[in-house]
Amino acid sequence: MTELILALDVMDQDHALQVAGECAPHIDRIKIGYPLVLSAGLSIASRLEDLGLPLIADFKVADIPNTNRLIAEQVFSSGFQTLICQGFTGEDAINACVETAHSMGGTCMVVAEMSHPGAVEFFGHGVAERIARLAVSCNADGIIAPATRPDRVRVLRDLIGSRLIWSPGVGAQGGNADSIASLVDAIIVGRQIYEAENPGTEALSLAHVRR
Ligand code: OMP
Repeated sequence: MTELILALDVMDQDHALQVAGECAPHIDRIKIGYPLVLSAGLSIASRLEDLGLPLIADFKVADIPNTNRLIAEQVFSSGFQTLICQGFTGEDAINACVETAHSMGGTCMVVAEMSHPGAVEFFGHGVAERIARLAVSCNADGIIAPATRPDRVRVLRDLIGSRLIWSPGVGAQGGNADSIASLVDAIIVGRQIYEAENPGTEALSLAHVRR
């Protein structure tokens, strides 16, 4: 089964709770990043708790190991189940996130290649492949890879085997849910859902990828 992850990048707590509530029956996880946390605080995690869905902290953590560990501790103490970190920071920095996640009962996903057009400037030339291998050797739970480039996801899948791939870029960024769903463990969808007139109905329209 391919999961559907809602990227809840709205700027207001009440709006976030409303969208999440409408979508909850049709999604598998909720991803929260800087837009919502900077406006609503980390406590948004406890406010979403009643929905019973796993929460992902998308802070794309990219600091030195000690700072990464401190950030990860805050994230898992606040009720999140998964942390997303960058992989280009290297083995020790990834390890700090993965080890903290696992020691606190959570999981850690490593960004291997990003979905936007500019990502090819730095994630090309074998860099994404190196990060994917590093994610495996650091025992990360999986990688983030672009729905906008299914060919690249296939390459990265060969390197990481059965570890998870979560894939953003469907909808607003041009990626197609049907082209990517069979290659990955989850698609991450934001604007297509939360900007829709009826977010719940829009999430339900992606139900076929979850079968
Ligand atoms: P939409 O483009 O609105 O569907 O949102 C995509 C979500 O996935 C946003 O929260 C992005 O921050 C996130 N994302 C990407 O779009 N591209 C990436 O390469 C990585 C992420 C991510 O780590 O989630």
